[in-house]
Amino acid sequence: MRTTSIICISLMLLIAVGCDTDMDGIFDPADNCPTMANINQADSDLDGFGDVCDNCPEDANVDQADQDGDGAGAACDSNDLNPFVQ
Ligand SMILES: [Ca+2]
Ligand SMILES: [Ca+2]
Ligand SMILES: [Ca+2]
Ligand SMILES: [Ca+2]
Repeated sequence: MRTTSIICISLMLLIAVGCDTDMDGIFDPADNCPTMANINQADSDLDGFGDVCDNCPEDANVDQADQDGDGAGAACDSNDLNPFVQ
C-alpha cells in the first residue's frame, strides 16, 4: 500500500516536471522535438516543430500532414499521394 503511494507521488512529480526522452536537457513539454536531441531548438519556419523533426523544416505546417507517409510533409511534397515522389 505504502509502495503504491510512493509510486503514485513519483509519477505525479514526473508528469508535473516532465520527462526528457531524448536527453537533450530540454524537458518534453518545452521541447519542440521531444524524441530527437536538439539542444538549440532551431525552428526555421516557426511552426513549433524543431528543424530536426519537422517533415517540412522550411515550410510552416503545424499539422505535419504526410498522406503518403514518405517523410516529406504535404506542404513540401510535390506529390503527397506518391511515396516515391517528393
Ligand atoms: Ca529534443
Ligand atoms: Ca519547424
Ligand atoms: Ca514545417
Ligand atoms: Ca509525403
